[in-house]
Amino acid sequence: MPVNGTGAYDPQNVFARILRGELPCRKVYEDDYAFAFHDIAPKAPIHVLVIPKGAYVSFADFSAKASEAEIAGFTRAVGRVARDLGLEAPGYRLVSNTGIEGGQEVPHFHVHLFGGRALGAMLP
Ligand code: D5M
Repeated sequence: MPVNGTGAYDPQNVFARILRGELPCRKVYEDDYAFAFHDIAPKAPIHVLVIPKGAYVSFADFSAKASEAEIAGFTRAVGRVARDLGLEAPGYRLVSNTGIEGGQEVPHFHVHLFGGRALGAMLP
């Protein structure tokens, strides 16, 4: 069920619970700004979610409210996860669904990192 990308942050959302260690995940990476784990329903051979540690509902929320340090730290972490997974040379795809029409389902900002096969042309 898609969620509003500009609403109030719900601290009980599933990714907030993963961040707090209340729910299990297959962790890939963690630093001061970001946390990464395998998607529970992978759409590619490698499908990892990278999330900021801060409480941001969506990309809209993150891009408007996060500090420069959070934005830089998060962006660098996404690149590092892709590199650590061996995806830099073959290439990969980043997607962030935002809000109702963007098809966002979990109301904690996240970037999908897809790789491990030729992904083809971008589709909406
Ligand atoms: O995508 C939300 C993504 O989150 C979707 O690909 C499934 C994934 N998901 C949902 N619950 C979990 C848990 N518990 N672990 C790992 N991955 C999960 P969206 O961009 O919001 O549509």
